[in-house]
Amino acid sequence: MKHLTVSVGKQVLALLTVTTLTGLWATSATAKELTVDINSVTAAGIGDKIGTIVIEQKQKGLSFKVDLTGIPAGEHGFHLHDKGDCSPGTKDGKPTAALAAGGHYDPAATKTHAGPMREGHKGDLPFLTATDKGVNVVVTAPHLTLADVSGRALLIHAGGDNYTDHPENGGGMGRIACGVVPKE
Ligand SMILES: [Cu+2]
Repeated sequence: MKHLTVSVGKQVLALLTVTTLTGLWATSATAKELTVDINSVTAAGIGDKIGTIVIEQKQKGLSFKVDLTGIPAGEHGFHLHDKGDCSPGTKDGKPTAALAAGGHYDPAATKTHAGPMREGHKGDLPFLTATDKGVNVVVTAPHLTLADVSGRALLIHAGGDNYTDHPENGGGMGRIACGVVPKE
């Protein structure tokens, strides 16, 4: 009987060790953050820094803590764009803000703008609402991981976002602010 008791004790100890290690791993995984500096952008180039977005890996997807000033009050489309470059480019012969960031991140080539909760562009994020003080919200994207956002650009548009392709890209129109996510 004594031998049996010791044996059970070891198993319990082993189980506790595994649980503790799993707990530690989960803690460090949820604590991982990437801070993105956000700058205003115009057709002339990259302007002043207007705030930050802190991206955190949660158990289910990513959270984006958005802290910006100098954004006009109202709704603004917010997306992960393909390339980590906020420089202007030329579209239809016109200099255009942050064109170098490319289109919405769409690794499955859905070519569909469908918002953060449906199966379209993986880079579609919840639109942001600015007050006269700016934007101070946390939004979440359940289908994204840090590997998706690493080295790409976060873009904020002049207009809102109806999460459809009509009008194009949900009605976001021009790009007014941009930041490149540091590589993890
Ligand atoms: Cu966009």
